[in-house]
Amino acid sequence: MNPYEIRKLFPILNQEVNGQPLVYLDSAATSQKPAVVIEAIEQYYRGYNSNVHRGVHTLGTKATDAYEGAREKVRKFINASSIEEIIFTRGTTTSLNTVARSYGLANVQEGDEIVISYMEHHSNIIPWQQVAKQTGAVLKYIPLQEDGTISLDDVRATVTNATKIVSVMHVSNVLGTINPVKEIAAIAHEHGAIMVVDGAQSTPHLKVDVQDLDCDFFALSGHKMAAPTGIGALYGKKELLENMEPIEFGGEMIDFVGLYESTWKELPWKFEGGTPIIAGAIGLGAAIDFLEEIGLDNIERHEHHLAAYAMEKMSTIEGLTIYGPKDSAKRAGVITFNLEDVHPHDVATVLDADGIAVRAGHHCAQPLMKWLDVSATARASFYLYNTEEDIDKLVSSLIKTKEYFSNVF
Ligand code: 7TS
Repeated sequence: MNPYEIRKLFPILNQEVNGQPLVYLDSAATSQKPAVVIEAIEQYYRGYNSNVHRGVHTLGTKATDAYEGAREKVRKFINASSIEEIIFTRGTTTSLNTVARSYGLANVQEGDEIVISYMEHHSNIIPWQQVAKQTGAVLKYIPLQEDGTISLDDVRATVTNATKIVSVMHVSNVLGTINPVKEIAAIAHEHGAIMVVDGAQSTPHLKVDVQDLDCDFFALSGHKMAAPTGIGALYGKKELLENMEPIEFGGEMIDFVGLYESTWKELPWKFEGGTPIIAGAIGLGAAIDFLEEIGLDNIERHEHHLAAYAMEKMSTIEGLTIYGPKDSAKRAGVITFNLEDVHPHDVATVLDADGIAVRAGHHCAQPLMKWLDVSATARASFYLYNTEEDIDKLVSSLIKTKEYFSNVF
C-alpha cells in the first residue's frame, strides 16, 4: 500500500483546515487513528462494554478476552517473553514514573548514581530528579555530540560502578536521533546497573525487540502509534517486576484483603489497580494489528525516505537551521528547525493558515533546548500517512513565511 492509499484509512485526514487540505505533521505529539481503531473502540462500547476479570456473564468474558488479547498483541509486538512482563499504563509518562517510584525508590541509595542524557523528554528527567532528591542519589547526564548523537565513549565515561539506573530515550522527539540503546544497556549491565528505555518515539516507527535490546524496562505510549490516548504499556523483566511493589493499591490488583494486611495478584495484574483502560487497550490491540499488516519495516523505510527528502528540500531554504544528525540514516521522521529571525510560534501560525500542522515550543525537552542554545523550535514529524506532497507543501509554505517576515522587518 502506498502512503496515498494509507492516508485514506485515516478519516480525520480527509478534511480542510483554513480552506486547505490538512497536512498533518505533528505525529510525534500524537498520531492520527485509522478507522479500524476507531471502530474497535466503538464495537466495544456498542457491543460488549463490561468490566474485566470479575463477571462470569457473557459480556464480561468477551471484554476480558479482548483486554487480555490486547496484552498478548503488545507482548508479541515488542517481543517480550511473557504476558506477565506487560503492564498496561496510561502511557510513557506513567510507565517511567512506575519504574522510578517502584524500582528506583527501593533500589537506589545515597551516593548511588542515576544516568540519563541531555536529550531526554521531561518524562524521563523529572521522575529521576525526584528519586535522586528522595534518596540522596546523584543524577548524571550523558553529554551529546555536536550533531545531537550519543557517543558510547561518553556513556562509558559517565556510567560507573556507583550507577544503579541508566535511562535513555530510544528515539529523540526533537532531534530524531536513534540512540544505540542496546549498546548502552550492555555498558549499564557491565556496571551492575539496570537499563530503562523510553520508547515513546521508537515503538510507532521501528521494530522493537526488548529481548534483543536486553533492556530491563521499556516504556511506550499508544497514542503515538495509531491507538487512542490514555493507554500505554510498561515492559519489565519478570525477575525485576516480581520483586517490586505496586504503586497503586485498591481493587483489581489484590488477591486477599484482610483488615490489616493484604496480598497482591500475580504479574502483571498487581500493577493494574482499579478498573483498567479497557477500551484503550482494545484500541491499542487494533492499532498493533493495523501497523503489523502494513509492516514496521515498511513504515521505517518510508519515514527514512521522507526524512531524507525533507532534509534535502528544507536545506535549500536560506536561513533555515535543522537540528540533529545530518545523516538521515541516523534519524527517524522528526525534523526540528528554526527559520532565522522568525519565532517558531509565528512559523507554526503561518503554516497553520495553509492547513499545515507542526508543533512549536520546547517539546518538553528544556535541558536539550539549553544545549541547543535556543528557547524554542518548530518541528515537523512524519508518520506512515505522510507523503512527499506534504513535504513539498511544507517547503513552499516555509518559503512564503520567510518572504512574509523579511518584508515585515
Ligand atoms: N518520551 C518521549 C520521547 C516523548 O516524545 C513523549 C511525548 C513522552 C515521553 C511522553 O509521552 P506521554 O504519552 O506519556 O505524554 N512527546 C511529545 C512531543 O514530542 N510532543 O508532544 C508530546
